[in-house]
Amino acid sequence: MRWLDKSAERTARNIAQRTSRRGFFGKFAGAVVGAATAVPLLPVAKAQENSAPAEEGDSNSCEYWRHCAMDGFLCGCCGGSVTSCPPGTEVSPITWIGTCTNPVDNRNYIISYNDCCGTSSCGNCLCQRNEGDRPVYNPRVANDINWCLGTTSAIYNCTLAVVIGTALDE
Ligand code: ABN
Repeated sequence: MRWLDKSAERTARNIAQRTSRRGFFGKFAGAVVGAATAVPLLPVAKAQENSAPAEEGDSNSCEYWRHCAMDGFLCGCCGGSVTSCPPGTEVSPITWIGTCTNPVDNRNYIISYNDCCGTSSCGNCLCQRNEGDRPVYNPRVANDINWCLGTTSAIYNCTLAVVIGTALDE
């Protein structure tokens, strides 16, 4: 068995001469950092952040809670939905922002009223609730404005109502 001991010792010495602790820890640390960036952190917190609020009601009705500050044609009645533009139209990146109370949880949410642009006015489900609207001579706080700005076409078609976050309590 002495030959086996000798052979094992030789092999161990060979490996020790060809490798270093620093090299090993360098590779180990690289693997740990790589894994941390590949695996998303805090999946539970992210899931909550991205989750939509619980809600009820007909999103094609002007009475729907998200439409409290709406001025326009509801995209859900025009071939799109409350959050997506009808085919052939493009969403405006510049929007009118409102704050509406969701009756299900009684919390205030920030709603972005993005206009969809590119084909002529839809004409269905006109909704003008205008909560918080001010005269157009103050365009920063007015919703009676064609927000088809920064889009290929300035022709207004309909308006979305997208929840973009919760409003801070007063
Ligand atoms: N933002 C809706 C809209 C579009 C055109 C004219 C008035 C209001």
